[in-house]
Amino acid sequence: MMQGPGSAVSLLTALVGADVISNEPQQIARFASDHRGLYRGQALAVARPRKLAEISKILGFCNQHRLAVVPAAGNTSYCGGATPDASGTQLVVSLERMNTVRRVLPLDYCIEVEAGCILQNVQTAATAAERFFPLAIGAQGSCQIGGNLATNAGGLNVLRYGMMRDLVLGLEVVLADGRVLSHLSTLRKDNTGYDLKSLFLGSEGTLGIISAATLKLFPLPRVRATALAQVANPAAAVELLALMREASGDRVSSFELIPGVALDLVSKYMSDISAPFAVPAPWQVLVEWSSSQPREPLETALTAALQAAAERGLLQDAALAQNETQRAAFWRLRENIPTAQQRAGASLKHDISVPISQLAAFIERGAALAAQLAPEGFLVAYGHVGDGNLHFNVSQKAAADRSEFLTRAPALQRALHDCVAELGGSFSAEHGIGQLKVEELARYSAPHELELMRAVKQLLDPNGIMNPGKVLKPRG
Ligand code: 2HG
Ligand code: ZN
Repeated sequence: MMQGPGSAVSLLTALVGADVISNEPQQIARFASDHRGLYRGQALAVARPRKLAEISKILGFCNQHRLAVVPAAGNTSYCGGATPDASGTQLVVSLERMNTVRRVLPLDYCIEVEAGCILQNVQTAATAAERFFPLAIGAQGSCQIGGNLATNAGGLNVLRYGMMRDLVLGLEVVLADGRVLSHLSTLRKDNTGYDLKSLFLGSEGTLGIISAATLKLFPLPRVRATALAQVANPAAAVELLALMREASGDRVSSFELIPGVALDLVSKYMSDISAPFAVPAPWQVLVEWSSSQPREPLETALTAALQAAAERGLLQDAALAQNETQRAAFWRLRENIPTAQQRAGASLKHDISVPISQLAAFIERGAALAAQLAPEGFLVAYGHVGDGNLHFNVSQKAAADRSEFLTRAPALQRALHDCVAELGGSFSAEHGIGQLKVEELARYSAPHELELMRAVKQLLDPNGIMNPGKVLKPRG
């Protein structure tokens, strides 16, 4: 019989060992807040299992004793999905010690990895086998595959290769009651009933803990052509994308929209980075083509496509990266926008997507809403145009009062998300729901969709121990 939280820690320790369970303050502090500092919680203890059987025992115990579990990964999420609540009664489970690349199968074009692997290490293991793992996000040096899977991460190469969900062949998952769903398939074709693994992708730890996965690999890109182009406006960027997909034989792997204001922020707050243009245009795109065929003349073809686009009035100027150093410098401009924005002060973030054909309309309507509803801020809208996904962020003006600016968040979010919904888009494109968007999910989902989600949750986690308060709003 469990007497209280203290005895839960002792019993768990007896079950899996003092090496796995810790309630030391430094260990708990690592998981107590999200990286943006939006959420702060307090865990009962942290479990850091080394093997599948330990996760299984821990969840079996928690389920039996109704102890809430918060699965944690690299803590790079934007929605507070991995932060415990303030009660001090929840157990954080981190898979950081389960970080083995189990096998690379070049002929099957797949890789089997444990959930605690750092994304960059998975990319490196694939490259060592002359294969390519395409998920690429700013946090790849510290985020973990388990978090990428649980949030269905997106990033910079989605246009060509898809989101994390599209890159998964098989999963190993520990269910809320400790049973293991072991389906580390390497198959491309397997029509044997419901696709159970898909339920866990994007479920943000609310249905079980993903412990390992088999992921798709691709031919290694051996040649790349990268350009930063000043486009006439967002509508021209969308047209340029269509033109480039055609002209390149669908070899466009990234297509990112970057406003001049973002380049200004990066130059201002990161002294070692500068843009190739003397004066940034209101809008640029960073475009990259890639091919596994080393002799493919991508640079020539990209230059021709840029010229054709200029003749059609879609762009004013373009800089082609002349070597790997320049290419890396272009990417640093893009990848450092979130850091520069953070250094500039508070920001209101909206990770939205709309059909690509509606992007320009959304930017126009959204910009007007931002100016009207958050006058203490300025728009920094950038991101993955190739996926119809914008980070429609608003940064605090230098002279503005931070707390006054932050009071604008709810009204602005409502207006922008309503606009997104009208245009057939999503209020959460690639950052998930976590605790930040629980209300939004309840508001914008059809009632029967929500009922189905609740039914799935009830089936897989009848005692409600898995990451409570995340994704689905508690009933009541
Ligand atoms: C990116 O694309 C990330 O850089 C972060 O998804 C977006 O800070 C953001 O809003
Ligand atoms: Zn992004």
